[in-house]
Amino acid sequence: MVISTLADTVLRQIESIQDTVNETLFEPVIRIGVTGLARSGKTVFITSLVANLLDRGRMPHLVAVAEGRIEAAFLQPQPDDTVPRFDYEAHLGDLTSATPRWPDSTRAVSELRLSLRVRRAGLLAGLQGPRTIHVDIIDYPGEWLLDLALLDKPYEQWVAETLARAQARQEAAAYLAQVGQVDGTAKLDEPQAKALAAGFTGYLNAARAAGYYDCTPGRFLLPGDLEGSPALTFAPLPGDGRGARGSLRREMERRYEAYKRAVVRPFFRDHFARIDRQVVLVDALGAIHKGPQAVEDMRGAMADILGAFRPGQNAFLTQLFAGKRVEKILFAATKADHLHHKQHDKLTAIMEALLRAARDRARFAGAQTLALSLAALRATTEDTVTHKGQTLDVVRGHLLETGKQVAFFPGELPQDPARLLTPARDGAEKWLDDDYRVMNFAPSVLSLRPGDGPPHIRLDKAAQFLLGDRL
Ligand SMILES: Nc1nc2c(ncn2[C@@H]2O[C@H](COP(=O)(O)OP(=O)(O)OP(=O)(O)O)[C@@H](O)[C@H]2O)c(=O)[nH]1
Ligand SMILES: [Mg+2]
Repeated sequence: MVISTLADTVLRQIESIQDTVNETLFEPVIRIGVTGLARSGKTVFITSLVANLLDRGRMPHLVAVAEGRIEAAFLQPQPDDTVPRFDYEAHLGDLTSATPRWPDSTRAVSELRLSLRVRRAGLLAGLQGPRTIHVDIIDYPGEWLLDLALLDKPYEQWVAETLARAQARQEAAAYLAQVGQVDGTAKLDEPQAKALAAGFTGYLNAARAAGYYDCTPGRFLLPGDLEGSPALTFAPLPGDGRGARGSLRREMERRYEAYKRAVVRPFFRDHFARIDRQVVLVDALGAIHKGPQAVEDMRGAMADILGAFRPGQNAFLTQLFAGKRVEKILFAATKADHLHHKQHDKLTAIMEALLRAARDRARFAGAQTLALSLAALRATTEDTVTHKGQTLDVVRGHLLETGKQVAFFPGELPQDPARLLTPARDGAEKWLDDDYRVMNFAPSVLSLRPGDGPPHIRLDKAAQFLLGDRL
């Protein structure tokens, strides 16, 4: 373990020297990570950001665009041969077809390189030619960051903690019964190992569906191409000490260690540690709609996820970063087009309060942060209607299920985020004051003018924060 940590570190240092040489001698590269919990809006965000950087008519708040300094933008083969390419064309095709639809759920890491040819600003502008700046965008599930905690945990400790949590959850009843029948000291039997892993995965999936977030190992829920491999065929088995050689329990321990070595470490080494700037997407409206428990649950999950951005929290990570750090973190509440813009500040405040503890730590770590509410793809228009003698600020859009056009009022968010977060923390069953609704809107049929990207809310401000200083 020590040796592989060392090897990781050396590799990382060589890479970062190469990165620096490339950047100073040649063309600068900015690596932007985009993460968030499942369905938070990562794929739509990246697709629309790229489309709006290629066609920049709707990006007035990106200063280099406003100054007319971006001469060209183009997609390039992405530099990492072993990472799947982010399927930009297919996702954009879905969103902009004659019958637009939201892209499918994505389950693994992917990457895209966009290059910008930019004229310099200021005095040097006339003296030097334009520069090319590469923007590598990496899409990865936020759930994977939760696995960081496993690295410092021996199998025995992981088993104890996992089973203790499971005891309190009815979703685990079947797995606990199953594991109760098993003798861990018996010789390894592969079908039995498989059945246990399946039972454990079933529990994790049920717990996740019930709204629990600490459902690690993360890859059990999102196996991608590792499905069925030994590194994912293990489960927590009770017992004392290490099992005898060849026993079921000893083999489970071995595979748990293999998972950390072959799955968790490479992700942090090859992807996470190389990110310069990070976008964290949060579907706060979705959680508010689901109720106080979901909000509290999301708060816990986000705090754990953002723990990965805190240097010193994990020895492996500290070595890997070797002094380098994420420079900027953008926290974005997504799908803001469900709300009239008069409520956007309140949504931002709620998301900020939700991330308070975690955000303070990231700031402490020296990263610059920004919080805003955005819609990567605006599916609604705003309107004001009178309802029972009251004027309401609504949004209009087409329902995903029926295609019917509706005017929608999601409820009035409180001015003070504590009105939501306190009952959530205190374990309230439902909201006292109000009921919050969300609707699933279909993406609008677009008829774009030449030079315009898809409609959005504040995507240009997000881009200015993420890239503006380097253009
Ligand atoms: N109205 C609206 N809905 C959005 C927007 N962005 C995302 N959505 C909705 O949120 C869903 C999830 O968006 P994705 O971009 O696929 O989210 P993801 O984080 O990539 O999801 P996974 O790949 O499953 O983890 C979409 O299918 C849409 O229904 C937006 O800007 N406006
Ligand atoms: Mg996705």
